Amino acid sequence: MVDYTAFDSAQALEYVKNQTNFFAPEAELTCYEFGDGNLNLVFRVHDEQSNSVILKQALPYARCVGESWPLTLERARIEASVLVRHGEVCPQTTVKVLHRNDALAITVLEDLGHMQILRAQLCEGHTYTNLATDVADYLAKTSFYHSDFYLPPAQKKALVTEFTNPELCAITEDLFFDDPYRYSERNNYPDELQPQVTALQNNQAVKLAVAELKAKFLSCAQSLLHGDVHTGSIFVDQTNTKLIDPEFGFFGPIGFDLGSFIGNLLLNYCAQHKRITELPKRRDLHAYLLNTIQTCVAQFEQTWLHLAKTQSQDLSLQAEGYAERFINQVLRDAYGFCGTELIRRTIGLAHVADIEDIENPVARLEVQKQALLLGEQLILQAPHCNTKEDLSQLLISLLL
Ligand code: SR1
Ligand code: MG
Repeated sequence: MVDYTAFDSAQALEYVKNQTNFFAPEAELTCYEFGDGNLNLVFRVHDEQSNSVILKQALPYARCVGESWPLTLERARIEASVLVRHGEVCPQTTVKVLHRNDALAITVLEDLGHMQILRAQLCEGHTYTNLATDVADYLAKTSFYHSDFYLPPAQKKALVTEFTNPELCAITEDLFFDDPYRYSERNNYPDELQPQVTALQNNQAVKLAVAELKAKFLSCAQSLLHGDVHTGSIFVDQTNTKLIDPEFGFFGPIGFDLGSFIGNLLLNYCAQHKRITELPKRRDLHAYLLNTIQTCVAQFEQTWLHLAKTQSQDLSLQAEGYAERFINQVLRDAYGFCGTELIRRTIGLAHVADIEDIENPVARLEVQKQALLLGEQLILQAPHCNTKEDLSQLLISLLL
């Protein structure tokens, strides 16, 4: 067994050259590190013909904080295993694993460098027609085929154990459900937002609804989630959509992934109030974002129900009307989790470029206030909605 060592570019190049066979032995390879995420090293290795692969390596700590925040290397095993499983049921939207070495916490992946990262594209006002249906397809298929509706109970339970991911889940538990609702050194927001933060932290109804969501996150092993579906984890072009980075994967509540995705679209929605000054352009982009959310939710529900009707293996869960009841609760959960994503990205540790890159601090503050309010209202009101139409009406009323 090889001892773990964190690679530099030369070591990453040597590894790809000697331990894999993507390139001809005589190929002249070049390698550089370009990771800008919160946690890992990311290298691109390419030859003179621009054939390339990505080598991703987990560090034994969180990159964005440093060695003072140790973090398990196990996350590389989890990430590669989630990608393989999700790739089996939804190959067209999952990045391909080409090689893995769990001891070195390395995953070699297909290079998606010809595509763009969704967050940056949305920030620049670009739109993608297939995004809603592609993400819906991914979320519906990956969650259905790893749920009790489909998997035999013993197999499901074995997978829950295989994908137990306590350290990464603890990050989400702290950052989504704890920090924003009390004093935490990790929280990060301007002094001018303190009145809104204090009001939020004194709002017992919000805390109660967040407790419900956290309890679900902690104990509701419904399916194998991606665990971190933000717009920086999605590559796009006009034909394809690819999900990357499921190192936070575990068996959790199905609505969490959908909620995280919607939450990131809504963070962009709020930010566009100040990013785009021309009103017609802003209206178009707002309409696109809202339509993407509605289409994604509707398509997710439709595909999920279709799979439940045609592929369910469990007799009891096939009871007339149960799949509809189940998925309605998943949608309520999704809008609630979406609310927690809006809030934690505004006042917690990990922010988003959509808002952070607004240069004018006064404009940025307005956006932060809107994101907080929207998050709070979704958390409070989503549990009282019965159907996806009610949830959609709620969102529209909050965006007016
Ligand atoms: C310390 S990790 C901060 C955030 O980055 C990841 O992408 C997750 O969203 C996590 O919450
Ligand atoms: Mg990530």
